[in-house]
Amino acid sequence: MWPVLQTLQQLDAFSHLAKLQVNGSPCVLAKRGGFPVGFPPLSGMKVYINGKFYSEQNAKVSVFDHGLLYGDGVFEGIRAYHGRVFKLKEHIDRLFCSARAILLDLPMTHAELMEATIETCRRNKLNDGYIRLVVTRGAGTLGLNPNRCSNPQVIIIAGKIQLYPPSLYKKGMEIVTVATTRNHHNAVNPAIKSLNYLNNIMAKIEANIAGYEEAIMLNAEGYVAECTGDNIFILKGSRMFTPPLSSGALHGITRGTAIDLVTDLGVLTSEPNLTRYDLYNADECFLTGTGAEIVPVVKIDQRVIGNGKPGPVTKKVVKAYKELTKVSGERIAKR
Ligand code: PXG
Repeated sequence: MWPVLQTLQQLDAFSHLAKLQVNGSPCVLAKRGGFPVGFPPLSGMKVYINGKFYSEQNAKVSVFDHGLLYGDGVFEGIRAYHGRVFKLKEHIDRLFCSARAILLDLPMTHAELMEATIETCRRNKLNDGYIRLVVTRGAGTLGLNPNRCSNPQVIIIAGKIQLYPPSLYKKGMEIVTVATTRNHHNAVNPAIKSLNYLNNIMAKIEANIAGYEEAIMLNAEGYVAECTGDNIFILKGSRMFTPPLSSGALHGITRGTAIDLVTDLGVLTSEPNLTRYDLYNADECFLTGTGAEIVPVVKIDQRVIGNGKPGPVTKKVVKAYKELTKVSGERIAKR
């Protein structure tokens, strides 16, 4: 049994685990030994807040914002490649769906949000990178009631992200199932990309403590839902499988792209409920996410997948995804 962590500080009690390696690379807990901790150095970035641009030092929201006090808000993680914002329309569509689900009226139209995202890339001379679009409920009183919040904050940060070391994409990732159950639909519906990511963070902490970078989360019925920040796919024979959205999997944009790409390769995808047994007996496995992109998986709960190396279909999907990002997306440069 792992001890229950009451506070993040208690992770210090696990500092001996900082020596942990995942596939030969330091895992996230190894941040104390390698990765920088805390706020990144200033880079001259311009952050969009409600129609204006601010330097990093001056990009601030109120401590009374319910986004901070309660995780009350929604977000999107978007990527830009080769001077284009990839799948921007789809991300803004999903932002609107998340906002509708929590009865948050977005203060901008779909077109305005698309334009603000592109303009933030332009101002930051970002051709390749990661964009975080956040909408908070806004500042309110020290009570839950969202009706006391008047001014939603629209924040757009255009920067860089590298979730995993490049070597991990070559060798493939080892992942593990964790005990933290994916949110039930009638609690915080996992389809909502809300600012409340504690469910995922707790699962991530469990994986890190066990010495792994990523966790498989099961739903309350015990079926596979997704990982903490990515969707999961398996190949068995000539067919691809991924958990249905009803399992608690996010309607991932990269998930949709991967389904299209494997279809083009002549591989059909279906979405049945999957158990851990199905994962253990897969020929290939990969994860999909905007931040993580396409990550080959070679071991699940110590069961070797296929021959323990990224599979041939997975490699084709990785290649096709890279090609697609070169030619598709909203152009950042003004024409
Ligand atoms: N499931 C969950 C729970 C996610 O948060 C995905 C799947 C993949 O969806 P897209 O649309 O990106 O293909 C996500 C999104 C991180 C991090 O630091 C990851 C996400 C969001 C925010 C942070 O790993 N992934």
